Amino acid sequence: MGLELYLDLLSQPCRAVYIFAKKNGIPFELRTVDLLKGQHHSDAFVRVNPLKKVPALKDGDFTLAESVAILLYLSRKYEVPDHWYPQDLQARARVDEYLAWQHTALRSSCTRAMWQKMMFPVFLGEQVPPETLASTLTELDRCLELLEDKFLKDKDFLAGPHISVADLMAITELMHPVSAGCQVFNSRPKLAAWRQRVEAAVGKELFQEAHAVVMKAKDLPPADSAIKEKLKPSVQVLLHSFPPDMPFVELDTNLPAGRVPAGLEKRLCAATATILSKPEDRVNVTVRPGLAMAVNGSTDPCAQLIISSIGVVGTAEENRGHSARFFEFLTKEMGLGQDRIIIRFFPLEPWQIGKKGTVMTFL
Ligand SMILES: N[C@@H](CCC(=O)N[C@@H](CS)C(=O)NCC(=O)O)C(=O)O
Repeated sequence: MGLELYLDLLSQPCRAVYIFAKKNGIPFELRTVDLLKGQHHSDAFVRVNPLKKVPALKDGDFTLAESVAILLYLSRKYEVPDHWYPQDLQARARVDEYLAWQHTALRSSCTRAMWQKMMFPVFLGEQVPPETLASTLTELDRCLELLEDKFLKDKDFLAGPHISVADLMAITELMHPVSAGCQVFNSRPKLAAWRQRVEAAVGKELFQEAHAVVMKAKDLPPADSAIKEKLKPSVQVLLHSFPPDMPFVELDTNLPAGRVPAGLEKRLCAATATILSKPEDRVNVTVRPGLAMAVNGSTDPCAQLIISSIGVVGTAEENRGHSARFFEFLTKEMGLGQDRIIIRFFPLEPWQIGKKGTVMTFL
């Protein structure tokens, strides 16, 4: 028996593997594993992939799970054109960098967005709390921003001038929320242009063929109770929102209260929401004027901004971007030079924030 690919095109990584194999003329037998019928739990499939997930590959006696491993196995075995997974050390590292990132970031928010917006209400008949969906969509937005600013930048494709497996993994993810009616590309011209390039490189026909199942998912008939029971354990986890973020912003200054512009706390609240991409009604601001302070050894007018938040403030790269925007806001609002302002970022854990008589961990 030659190469067999176990796929369900409803699944993002399966679509990436399917497009890759088809586009590169790799001969394979398609073994459809219908996830919504729970076929990934069948004994026959579990022998191929004990993890009970698609995609999976069988090549003679050799079986393999995990989309990235499958894509790389195929690219090596069939010696596909170099651009898919370049030999060049650094070009390859760029592809690897994206593949490593997307598993913990884009993948999770795209899957949640699609299930919470469409599959739970339409297919499982279960309503999703609006604040859960809102938090998921905010997280998706944050990932899209990173995808655009950190990975795509001004390049034609995510890892360089040519399409690679990184682009396939990314576009198949993004089509998940698109199938649920999320406006992923509308206000993002760079990403929209990239999507067109990826579609053209793959071929419109193949792209549409690979996405036909997911684009029709909104018309699925409601699941019967047996299916609901079967799917419950694995999809229930998609109902949880990301740890709810509550940024805390504290502005200390030695300016007297009378020299602090009126309404600053509200404008700082709005600016924080924009800069950190968080809903404004989660942002907490305290302004403390008239303090005894020295910054850089001087008691001249100065300010210190302390920002703490779950998840958002943490990496140097992210904080650099946040810092630039907070500095711009504060220099304008307070009439202080940049050397008179200090910003301090503190990451917070959910157990460090008390709310509604408990801590965020349990909300
Ligand atoms: N890390 C795996 C993830 C595979 C995965 O989560 N597949 C989903 C479909 S997108 C699945 O089979 N889910 C079934 C389940 O969890 O019960 C990969 O990239 O291949």
